[in-house]
Amino acid sequence: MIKQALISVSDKTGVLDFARALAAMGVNILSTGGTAKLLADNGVAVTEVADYTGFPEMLDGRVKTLHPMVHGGILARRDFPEHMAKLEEHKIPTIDMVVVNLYPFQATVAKDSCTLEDAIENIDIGGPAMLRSAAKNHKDVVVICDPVDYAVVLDEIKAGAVGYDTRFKLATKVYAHTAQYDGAIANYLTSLGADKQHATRAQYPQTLNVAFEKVQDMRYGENPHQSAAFYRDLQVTEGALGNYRQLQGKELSYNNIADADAAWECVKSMGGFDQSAACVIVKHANPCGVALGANAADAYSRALKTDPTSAFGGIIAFNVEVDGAAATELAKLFVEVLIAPSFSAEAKQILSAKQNVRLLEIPLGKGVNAMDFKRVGGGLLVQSADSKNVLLGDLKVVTKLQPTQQQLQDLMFAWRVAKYVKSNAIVFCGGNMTLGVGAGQMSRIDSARIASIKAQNAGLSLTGSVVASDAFFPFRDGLDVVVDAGANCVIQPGGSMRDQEVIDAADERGVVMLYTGTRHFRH
Ligand code: 93A
Repeated sequence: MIKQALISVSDKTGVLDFARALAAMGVNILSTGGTAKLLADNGVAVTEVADYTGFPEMLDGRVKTLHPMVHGGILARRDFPEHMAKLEEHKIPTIDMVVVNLYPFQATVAKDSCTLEDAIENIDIGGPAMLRSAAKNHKDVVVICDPVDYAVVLDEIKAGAVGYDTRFKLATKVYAHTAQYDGAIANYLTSLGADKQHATRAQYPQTLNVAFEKVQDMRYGENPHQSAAFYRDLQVTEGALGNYRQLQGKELSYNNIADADAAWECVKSMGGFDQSAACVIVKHANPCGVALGANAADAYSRALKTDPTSAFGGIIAFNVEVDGAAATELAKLFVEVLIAPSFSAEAKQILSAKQNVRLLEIPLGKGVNAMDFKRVGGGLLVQSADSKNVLLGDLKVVTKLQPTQQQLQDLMFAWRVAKYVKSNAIVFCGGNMTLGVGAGQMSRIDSARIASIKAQNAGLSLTGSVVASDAFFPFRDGLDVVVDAGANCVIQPGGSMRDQEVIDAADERGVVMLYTGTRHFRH
């Protein structure tokens, strides 16, 4: 039975309605300065913690709730008579619910203008103390650190009482939250340079505290003898795989998630072309077919043409809604995972006949991971995500021949795809679709050969195609292979010691070549 709740929140989202509902159920509400004012101004009966404890908020608010009247009321074990007698002796009523969210430390230090002083003033002390007290005593106290949980708690109170499972979950969430909060403080402080005011190079802290939340355990990892789980970044990235909603199908596997990420990141990058629908088919972490189209079905049928053999059992992503027409085509292929911003009712109906197919809905969003991790033996490599997108204006024509408008379009498309193909990457394209993809070879010339063999196998002509190379050609031989295969337009970063040799070769062969000035290794 909740008789008394303490509400002290920086993020005031939803708190007024929540407090109003509690008050309507006869709950006595205690609150701190700003929160109390918001509630009182809106007609919710509230007692200020300062009036309750008999001590004013002091030291510019640094001491507001750090008082035995507060912590005794939260921490006393209701089933220990000695504890309850102590409360009685000191006239301390119990506090049965704690609703706290913390000073916005992360948002504060994310601002360029943030000084060390600003950061320090935004380190919350009283808030985490109350959250940790209440979470420790979750057997008797309900603790809420996230506004998304207001609704569930209200529903349970209305249904009788907040169940133990919910109280336990909320308490667990608190410790994850305060650990992440303290981690962010440690990361920030250890990223400061000698002047203690500015973050050092790239803002990578001396010790790295990161927090991820488990989404699911998996049956196994990359191979059946490995164990695995999937975690979501708690600094949730808008529109990223961590935000997926599974509509149907078997449990996702480790490889499904790795491939789904490659497909989703690639398809998300396909904006700004004259055809707006894009489809990416991934197999073993590499795109084996990518195409633009008038609609989802059109993009899919073209993407499939690049390599229908590899597409079997693939992971397919779209940047537009999957409608009935696309679903009808997709249902003909054995597919592991389908990803899209949405699926129409008709598409869901059609795909429900293929219960094993995993359908993932992810809202489109531009967010990129703040840090990219790669585990190495006994260590961790950290870098910023490869979020660079080469634009038309960045391209430099280095040959005597100039590209046509159509070639420029195709080059941009080929370059976007190459960014998501494992190095060494060679990607032939034409008419807004991939024609041959060579991935993951130790020599660029082998990737070029494989890409042209794959085009041949699929019955696609490379004559007049464009080709992208994710890094420079170290010698002219790679260029000769792609031109021999039929390409007459090449996009690559440039930057080799033998650039001139390769440019001369392009001129000699009568093809167009452009430099991006950016390379996209992907391993
Ligand atoms: O300055 S504190 O570390 N000292 C405290 O005693 C204290 N009590 C609550 N910060 C404290 N809080 C925090 O105040 C809460 O965690 C919450 O974020 C904020 C709410 O303040 P107000 O109600 O005045 O807007």
